[in-house]
Amino acid sequence: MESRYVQSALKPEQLPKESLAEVALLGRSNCGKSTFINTLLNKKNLAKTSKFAGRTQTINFFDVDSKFYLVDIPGYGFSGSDSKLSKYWEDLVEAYLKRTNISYILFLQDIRRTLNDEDLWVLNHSLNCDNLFIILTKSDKLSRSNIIKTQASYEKILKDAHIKYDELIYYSAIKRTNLIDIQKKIFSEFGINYSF
Ligand SMILES: Nc1nc2c(ncn2[C@@H]2O[C@H](COP(=O)(O)OP(=O)(O)OP(=O)(O)O)[C@@H](O)[C@H]2O)c(=O)[nH]1
Ligand SMILES: [Mg+2]
Repeated sequence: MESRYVQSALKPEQLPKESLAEVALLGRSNCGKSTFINTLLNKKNLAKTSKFAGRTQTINFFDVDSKFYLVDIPGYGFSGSDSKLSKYWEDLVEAYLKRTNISYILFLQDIRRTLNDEDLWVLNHSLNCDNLFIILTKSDKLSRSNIIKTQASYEKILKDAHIKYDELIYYSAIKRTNLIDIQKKIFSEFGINYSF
């Protein structure tokens, strides 16, 4: 399996033409999207990560075996400006989500956080996609019993908010929890051999 960086978009006009299928990573800043990409693709530093929120500033496209683009979307919610999405971010992401070639949306959320209005805005804008996966990251930070409790409370909140999703799965990049399951689901969809 081969993966490489292709291009970035800072504005809607810079998005590539809709050709390959796309798998998009969305979620709050610092929830682990760029780390997830590197772990999924078994690459050390393909997507740039940081312990500081706001590392990814542009929409970044990575080609995977010329079968699909993995798309790293900048996170939101780090400016300190009271949980309001910035107009710039909202316009860019809204334009991105109108694309018709998005096969999967992977919505990542730090398992220690609860869903806020910004998260629900993003989820509500993701409902047109055929496959919406919600991935609770950094599960290494919680005990097994807390993971199960948290997952159940997410299920309830999502149901109450009428968010229909395909999978809710917890995950750790450090412990590689559920990594193989996620790789299988995504890579087999595109006919890629996922064993590294
Ligand atoms: N404990 C733990 N830390 C993680 C995990 N995944 C990512 N991190 C850490 O979380 C921090 C943020 O990770 P990034 O991948 O840069 O987050 P991001 O979602 O891309 O952030 P933005 O680019 O700001 O949107 C880094 O310090 C990572 O090492 C995980 O599974 N467990
Ligand atoms: Mg990032």
